[in-house]
Amino acid sequence: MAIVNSKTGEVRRTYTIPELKEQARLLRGYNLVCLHAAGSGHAGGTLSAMDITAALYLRVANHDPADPDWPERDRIIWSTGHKAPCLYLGLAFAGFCNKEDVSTLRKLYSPFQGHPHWLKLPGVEFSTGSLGQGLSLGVGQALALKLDGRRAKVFCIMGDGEQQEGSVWEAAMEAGHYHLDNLIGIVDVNRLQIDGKVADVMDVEPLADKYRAFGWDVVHINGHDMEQVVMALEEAKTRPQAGAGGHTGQPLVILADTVKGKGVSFMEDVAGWHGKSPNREEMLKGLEELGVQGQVPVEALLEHAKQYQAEVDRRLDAKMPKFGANYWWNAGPAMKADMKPTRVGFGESLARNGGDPRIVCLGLDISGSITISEFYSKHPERKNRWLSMGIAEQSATAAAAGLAKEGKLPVIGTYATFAAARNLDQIRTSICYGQFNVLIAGAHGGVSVGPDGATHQALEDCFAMTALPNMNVVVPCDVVETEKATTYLLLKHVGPKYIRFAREATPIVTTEATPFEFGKANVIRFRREGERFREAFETVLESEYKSENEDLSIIACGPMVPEAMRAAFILKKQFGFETRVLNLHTLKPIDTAALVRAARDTGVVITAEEHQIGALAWRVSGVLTASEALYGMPVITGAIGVQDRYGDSGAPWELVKEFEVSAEHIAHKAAQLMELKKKKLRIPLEMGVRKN
Ligand SMILES: Cc1ncc(C[n+]2csc(CCOP(=O)(O)OP(=O)(O)O)c2C)c(N)n1
Repeated sequence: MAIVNSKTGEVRRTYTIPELKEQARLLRGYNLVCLHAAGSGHAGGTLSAMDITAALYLRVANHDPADPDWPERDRIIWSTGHKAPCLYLGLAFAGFCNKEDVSTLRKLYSPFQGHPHWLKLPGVEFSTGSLGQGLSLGVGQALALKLDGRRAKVFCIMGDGEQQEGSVWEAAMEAGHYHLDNLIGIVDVNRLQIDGKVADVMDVEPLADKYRAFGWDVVHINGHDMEQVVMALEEAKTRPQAGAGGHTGQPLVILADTVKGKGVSFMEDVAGWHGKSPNREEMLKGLEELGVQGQVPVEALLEHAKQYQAEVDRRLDAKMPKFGANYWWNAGPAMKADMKPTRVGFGESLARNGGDPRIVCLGLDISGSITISEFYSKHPERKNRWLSMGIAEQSATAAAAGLAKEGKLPVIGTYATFAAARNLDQIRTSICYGQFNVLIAGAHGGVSVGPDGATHQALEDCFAMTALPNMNVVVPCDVVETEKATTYLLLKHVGPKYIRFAREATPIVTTEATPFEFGKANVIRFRREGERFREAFETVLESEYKSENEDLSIIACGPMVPEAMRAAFILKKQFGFETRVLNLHTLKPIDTAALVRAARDTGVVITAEEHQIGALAWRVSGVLTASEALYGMPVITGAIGVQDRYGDSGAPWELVKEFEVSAEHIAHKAAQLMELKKKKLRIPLEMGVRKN
């Protein structure tokens, strides 16, 4: 069976082996075009899994495009969510959705998110992207199918690097324990992950012995030999299975030998193609090598993507607050700003200070992108202090505490959501409770991570980190401040510490001379339009600042500080308002005095964070609420940040607009609050300000 009419049982379409081979080539071709149109994505792993995709979606799995939720369907889980294009194209080729639409991959509002979201696209079984969770999802589904007496199977596709996640083995144990003979794991063994060879990053072999030890059957195949792929999957499907409620069989894992980047010579077996999309030339070369030019409607797909993007642009523009002029970054000379990602400052500090023999850096297979690899990249002699831990955030976090106990200075980093959420209990119990000196780097924080989408956009990490007793949290505003903050935390501060930085290039708004004192806010004031944006501002340590009785305060951290500065610029130009911008780079311990003074001096306080509203806003409110110095004084407050929703795929600056965390949104909110201040609270507020 394959693609069926679930109402009649009639087979809608099935494919012979030669036809499947042909479809796999086409799937690869569409994949290249869609990745090119997206401008980002994962070429390597999608190409390695495409033969399995063709066999599963077009021949082996029972499913009905007209009824994606058909209860008797076989379930297909993409535990490696970054291979989403395989899933989307598999569905499209099976008739669940339009092939052309997949060209909107990774674009804002698209159902074809950077990582799959089951609530956006019928046929997608689960939302995945955080590695190591798919097999557990499969265990749950397989158990439920058994309880309900259904004969459907659950297929779960995983990566070999992904096998480093401990949760995979918890699920493997559960499946063995419950004799889940309706669960079929498929491991795409392409031997590469992000940082290089799986064997070097953290060896997972012998995989077969490991699965067998947990009570699984194991089959080895060549994952590019269509006969073998189909035979293994069909045998898996037709294996005798215990009846409803019966628990006699064994789960099965298919270990599929594959080549990352399969089908495109210059991508094959090259780790660098893991998280990369082809440019036009590479795409065309790839299509030629696959022999599918003329069969894949390249220009129509690209045009479709372009049209879609034009509509996104219109929608976004319509929702942006408007002012008398365009104040966007680099819109004119006064808004000229140099841009560099904050993450670069982290790497620069590690490169500079890594000579200290106590420092050890723990890699979690995303080292280049988050810049932690700068620790050793130009210093091979430090390689013995570079500890590659694989994709295993939880164990590595506790291991960092172990290293700290022995007097080392461990630094551990990955995407903020995996650095501060996946391993939260390890941070809480093993690091914070014991007060261990571990520096945790939450990289790629905020929505501006971009097209990877919600699963990779840390928007809650600072809640968790600021809530933990003994933890210290710094969110620097630009690349220069990130370097200073990293150096301070690394060498001066003893105890649990979390630094959060971002992926996208953001404006450089500080210099070497700008003060940075851990735990102390800076005041940034707009003075006069300059040659460049940064020159329009003066920055001083808040404790040394004398109030100018400004109209309002904006309190920001991280790359929201440049946005707050731009808002101050807009507010002065458009309304004549004077704004006190507070750079609250240290979220914990919080600079209580600076916050109270800002509230007392200005009476209007707006917080700005690239995070779910609250990590900054509620901490600031907490300080203001508890401050005796403010009793009886009205303070008008507003909060800018993500409004209790998950992220989305899209270009970084599009997401800044969509999630309403731009300077324009801050300025718009400020103007509204200033109306309130003027209309309702002028007298008491002015009295309050003068009294103090
Ligand atoms: C929990 C978690 N940690 C880290 C990542 C970032 N990440 C995405 S893909 C990847 C490598 C995956 O390697 P592998 O499983 O071998 O997949 P393949 O090489 O086949 O693409 C990593 C570390 C993630 N998505 N989830």
